[in-house]
Amino acid sequence: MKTLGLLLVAALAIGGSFAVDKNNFKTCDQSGFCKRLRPFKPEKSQYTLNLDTVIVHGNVLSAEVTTVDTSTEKRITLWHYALKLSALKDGTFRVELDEADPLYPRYRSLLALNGEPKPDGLKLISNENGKLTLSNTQGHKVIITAEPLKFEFVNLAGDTVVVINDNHQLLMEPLRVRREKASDDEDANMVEVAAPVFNEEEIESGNQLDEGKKVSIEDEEGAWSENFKSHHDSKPRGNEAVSMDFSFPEADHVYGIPEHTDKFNLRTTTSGEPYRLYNLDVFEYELDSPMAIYGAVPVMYAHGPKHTAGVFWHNSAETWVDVVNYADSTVVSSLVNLVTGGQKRRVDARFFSEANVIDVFVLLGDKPADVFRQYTALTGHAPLPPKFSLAYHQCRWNYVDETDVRSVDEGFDTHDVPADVIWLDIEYTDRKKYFTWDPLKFPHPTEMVANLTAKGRKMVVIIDPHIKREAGYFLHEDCTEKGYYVKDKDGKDYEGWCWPGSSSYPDFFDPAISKYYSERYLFDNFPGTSKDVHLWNDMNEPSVFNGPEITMPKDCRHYKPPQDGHDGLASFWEHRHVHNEYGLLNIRATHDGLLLRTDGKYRPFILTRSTFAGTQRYAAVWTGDNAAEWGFLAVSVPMCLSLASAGVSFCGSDVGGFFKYPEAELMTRWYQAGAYQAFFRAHSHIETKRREPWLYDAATLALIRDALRRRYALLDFWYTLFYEHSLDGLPVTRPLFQEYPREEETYTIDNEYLLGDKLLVHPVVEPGVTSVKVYLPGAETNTLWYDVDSYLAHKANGYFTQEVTLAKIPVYQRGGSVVPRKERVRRSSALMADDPYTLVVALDHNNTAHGTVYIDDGETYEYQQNKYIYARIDYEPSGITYSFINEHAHYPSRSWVERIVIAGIKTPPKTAKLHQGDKQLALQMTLHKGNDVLVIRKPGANMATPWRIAFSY
Ligand code: NBV
Repeated sequence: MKTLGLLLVAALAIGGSFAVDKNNFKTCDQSGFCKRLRPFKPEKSQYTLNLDTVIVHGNVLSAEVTTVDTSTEKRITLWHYALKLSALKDGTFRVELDEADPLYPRYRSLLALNGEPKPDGLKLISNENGKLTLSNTQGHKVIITAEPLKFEFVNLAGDTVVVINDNHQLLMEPLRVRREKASDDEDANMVEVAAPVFNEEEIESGNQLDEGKKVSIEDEEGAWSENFKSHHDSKPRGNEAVSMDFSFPEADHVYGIPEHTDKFNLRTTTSGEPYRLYNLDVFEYELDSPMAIYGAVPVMYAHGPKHTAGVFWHNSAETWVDVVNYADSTVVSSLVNLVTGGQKRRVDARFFSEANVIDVFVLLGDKPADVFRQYTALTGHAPLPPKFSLAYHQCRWNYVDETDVRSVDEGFDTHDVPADVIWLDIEYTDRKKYFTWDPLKFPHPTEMVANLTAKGRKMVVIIDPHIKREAGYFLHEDCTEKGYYVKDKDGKDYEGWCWPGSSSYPDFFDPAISKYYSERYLFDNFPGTSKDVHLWNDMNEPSVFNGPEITMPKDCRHYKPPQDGHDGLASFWEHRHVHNEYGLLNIRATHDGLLLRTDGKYRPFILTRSTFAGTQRYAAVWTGDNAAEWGFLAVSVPMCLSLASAGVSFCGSDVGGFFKYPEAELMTRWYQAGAYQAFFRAHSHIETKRREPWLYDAATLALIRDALRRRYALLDFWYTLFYEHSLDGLPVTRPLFQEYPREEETYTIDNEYLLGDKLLVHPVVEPGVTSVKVYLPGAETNTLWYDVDSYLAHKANGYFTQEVTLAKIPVYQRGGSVVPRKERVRRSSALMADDPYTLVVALDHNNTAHGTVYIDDGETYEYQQNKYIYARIDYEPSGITYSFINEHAHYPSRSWVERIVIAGIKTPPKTAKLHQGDKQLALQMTLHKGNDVLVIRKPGANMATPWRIAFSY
């Protein structure tokens, strides 16, 4: 099986046909709960809030919710639930629903949240006519209708922006005891306390779930076990799914729920599959698809010209999401009329998960930046990355030995191409045993790494989570002995098949194994590594070649802390509960380990493939195994935009494409696009032709070099953006509508984006084109966009045609911004640390511009002790001021300003004088007529202290 698989991989890598094998992955119909829940749409929800149980205390409303059988006069209560509504800081509410007295506790994600969310005040304003009205301290309101239960969230403008359960699809399948079919006596195999019951009409229309009424558990198809292909899922807890619907009035589109290969704005799913969130290693994943791939971040945003709102479905189990956009022609008009009264501006979404509690955060915006911020306030901001990690990375499966690494490293120098990092894929290990080196091919890792670091370069090595089950391998022996592996359904160490052959998987849910794993990264435990060797955690969905859907069986068992009872099913979590979070715990352990190995001195860099809410706190993400095809280049933009909106700004795709070989034009365009994406790494499959930049013809090499130099010139700009991101949690790479929320044309643009609020990037992602249609937003505010190559200003006026040659990368700087650059590009970013800056000032129609710059040592945490510079650069017609935003922070930067380029200047000053400390200096200026560009030559101002350049006219 393994040989055949590898042959297929090889055939594909060298150019065979490329298509996902859909048989390996479930459709909704093949996923028990999706099939069961998707048609569930009762006319009236059976969930009712019992008004006399309501308590408002602190920031929390708690109340009992019951499901009530309304099909008869008698109104029988079927099930009891505990509802909690909490008001949180900054326009966010949390709704939690659990069974009042569950048979076993339901799982709550461990690590997605960055600590306890911060509470806001909550006040009950009124309780009348079966409705409660509550308000937080800012004045956002929640109106709760008791029967059927419904929540309406109202923003500060008084608009209802999110409604929960308007479509009556709230559902929590109660946990039940399994009854064995004992005899012919009918009652012996009946459930005593039944689950929600549906009324006669719904039963007739097929809208009931098969668990309704008193049904025999054994008769329920799939209730206590499920099969997929040859895989059996024992489902020891039975059905335990949850579902909730959300309506977004006045929304034009919804976005988010990465990772998918679809457009950024999500489509109506009624005539196809729902979007799926289940972390999977999907070989040859397809484009334009709602299929699940490696990552699952269950956050969704809804946006229209009036407002933006969002929901974060805090659940790590398999999840499907249906979307209905009433403006889509596919949504039948009768439905539009019925639900919205003919109003087409509304999007409905429904999340349903296989298990766990219902826990949802409602983000009330009301602008796109607000919802993005509200989401990262919950799940964390990405910390400031080490500076090198924003530079260029050179990877391949595999650089085969130390000589190969040396020659690739030298290749960059010989061909004058900057690079910061060389990567090693799985073949560097001793036969896929992680934390070891192949003794023949990598006998001197310390020297190899030292050779790189001498030039300021770094190394990244891969560590996958699967552990080779080989006698004598310390990791396997320790994990076996200490009981650190994930267990199978019978409690034995789970054995799967992965690169090393028979493998087991550390159970990172056990703090003891996480600690043990972190310690493997200590320099003594992983000889050959140093502070300059960083980490790549791949295959952490986790990928299991012989598992169901190429992952771990859902009935595998994970560690559960003993606190809530420790017998039987209460003593472990099933993989089903935690699946999407497994990779997050893996990278947390790696992150802890990299901190530990330098006593918290140096910032780690980690790349992960599996992604969940919160991933951004530990790692960068790449879009996995793409192919050298134009479509994969194009999709890298919406995929990274979607991830960035979900907290993960540090995103990129394999430059050049992983499978297949990119011809020169595709390779050039990919480098050009990658140069403006946050994570910039070329990578390729082991069976493909080598493709280091100098292996292309001279003209292509020159174009690639140019793209790389553009990246290096902007490295300080990127670094400043990431610093600001660590403070505000806003996306670094932004959809246009984040900055121009009222410009409706921008809502569906996902082939261009903004870097911060300053640069607009429209990568060329099609072959043979001589022009592209670029959209320039901001007409309403008379925005100007300066072509960064010519400094020519374009008025924002929607679409315009940009001519392109193979050398052109359409990038525009917003009038009103200042961008710091370093134009003396060297072999690596570290060697550029003290280099001088060029400040590019692009004027707005008021002749002003503002920017920021962040400077520190690029690698330690000393910036947390105020060893940094965070400065503003303000251009006014009277002069330019460089001032510190945090006056207590200082860094002895040796950099200075070698040039200031002022674009769009209408009335140039006659004189310019630098004032810095006691120093005063008259400056030379050159006017480039025709394009209104004034260059101040060699101002010589030092970046370590504030300065001002005063103009006279
Ligand atoms: O470790 C080998 C590859 C790696 O190069 C790639 O980037 C990962 O996405 N890995 C997957 C395993 C198998 C690929 C077919």
